[in-house]
Amino acid sequence: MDDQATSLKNYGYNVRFFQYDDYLGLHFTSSSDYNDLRAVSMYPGWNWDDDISSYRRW
Ligand SMILES: [Ca+2]
Repeated sequence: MDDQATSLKNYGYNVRFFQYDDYLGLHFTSSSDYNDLRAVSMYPGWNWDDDISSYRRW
């Protein structure tokens, strides 16, 4: 996904998303759709917008 995703569609699948290539870095797992990843955060001052680099069905 190369750090360009702002929204996600998971089509009902449970998917784990990773901050870096090769399933590394911070991750979160969800089967929900997201219209705006700027609202998805793991600590203050940072969010998932344009930061997902790899993902796999979980
Ligand atoms: Ca990234």
